[in-house]
Amino acid sequence: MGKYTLPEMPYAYDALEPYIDARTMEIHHTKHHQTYTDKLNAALESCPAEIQDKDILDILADIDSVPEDKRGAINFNGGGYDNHRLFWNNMKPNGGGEPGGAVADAISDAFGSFADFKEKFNSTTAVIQGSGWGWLAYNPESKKVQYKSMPNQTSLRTEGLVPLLGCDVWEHAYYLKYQNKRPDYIAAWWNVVNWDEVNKRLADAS
Ligand code: MN3
Repeated sequence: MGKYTLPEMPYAYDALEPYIDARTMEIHHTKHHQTYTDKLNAALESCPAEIQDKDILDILADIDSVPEDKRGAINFNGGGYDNHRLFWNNMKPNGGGEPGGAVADAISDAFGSFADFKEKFNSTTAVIQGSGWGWLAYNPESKKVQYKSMPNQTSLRTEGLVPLLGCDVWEHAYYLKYQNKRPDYIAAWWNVVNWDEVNKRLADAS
């Protein structure tokens, strides 16, 4: 039994239909997220005790403290474990629309308007080369939100940023339904965004 276990889904696999199909959600959770979790546990087991005893969020925030021969595995699988844990919860059935509350104000402040933010998010996330994520992040230094794309599974936490809302654009997140049409997947994904969760994360971070 490893330190981390696969988190339960907050809704059924078919709950995000028709925007994200049930088969994709099931494979994404039971195969991909499970594998990141298992490989994170395996990599941690060969780390020194002082690393094993830290929470994964603290490890990612100080990734250089991980022994060099384990750093790549912890960065990739620890990021994958945390990113997907966030991802399931930043979606919900009957989501979407525009945010309210502090997130709405923070987005307007940083991007000008929600439409400008969405345009920036869509255009930049669509062209991430290979596999990665598009994120709305909170920057504790500027105390503002910002857009940031990240390669592979590298966590925003490795750059001192707090993830608020992420879109997984690995092909495994959309290929069964959307094939090579990543922009169509991103456009559909906005319909399941859970803005209440984004507001909660911003409140926790700021
Ligand atoms: Mn994924």
